[in-house]
Amino acid sequence: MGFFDRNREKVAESGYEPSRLPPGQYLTERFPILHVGEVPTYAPGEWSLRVFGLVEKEFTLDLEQLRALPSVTLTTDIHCVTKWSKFDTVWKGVRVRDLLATAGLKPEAQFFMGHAEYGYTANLPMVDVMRDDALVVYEYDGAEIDPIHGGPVRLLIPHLYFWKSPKWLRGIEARATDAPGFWEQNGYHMYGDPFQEQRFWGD
Ligand SMILES: Nc1nc2c(c(=O)[nH]1)N[C@H]1C(S)=C(S)[C@@H](COP(=O)(O)O)O[C@H]1N2
Ligand SMILES: [Mo]
Repeated sequence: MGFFDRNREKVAESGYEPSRLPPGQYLTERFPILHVGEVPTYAPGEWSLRVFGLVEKEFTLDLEQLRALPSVTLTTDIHCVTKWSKFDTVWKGVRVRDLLATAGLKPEAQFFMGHAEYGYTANLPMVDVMRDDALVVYEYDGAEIDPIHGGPVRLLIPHLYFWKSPKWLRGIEARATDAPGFWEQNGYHMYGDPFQEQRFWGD
């Protein structure tokens, strides 16, 4: 029996619902670090998030303003396309839906783009960021998000592969049309459902 089968067996033995682990994934207790380029650092007050695109009124907010908004604490599984999954991660943040509603989302905005530091982007259908569990997060496991994991603020879209959750989020954009983000331009799937194993174009 290979590593993946043994891991899947252990997941079942641990009492987890086996279907929580998507096909082709293994469960890890660690929190792997994965990104291209450098980890940005911000002076206090330097970070900001721009809400823009097909909205009535674009706005920019800083960390203090984000933390002052109604928040959600969510426990969720995450799945990376490089095949690790982690269960029961705990995040705190603000619903993407609420930020877009504050800006006045226009009805023709059917797509979404998350913009991160250094030009990293991830595209999503608008319906996928309207979900209860689509968050702009600033806490992991009860503390500020470590810079290597995207702090001060990252996007969290837990139902899709984790590349759809940009670290060091700097902008959220409402759009009329879809366009591939960073990894999507490099062959990753436009949608990226881990339970359908939508890893690459053509999957
Ligand atoms: N800005 C930025 N966000 C990113 C990435 C990146 O390279 N740059 N990598 C993505 C990928 S592929 C994964 S698996 C997760 C990894 O998050 P972690 O390092 O906190 O585990 O971040 C995603 N968000
Ligand atoms: Mo990933």
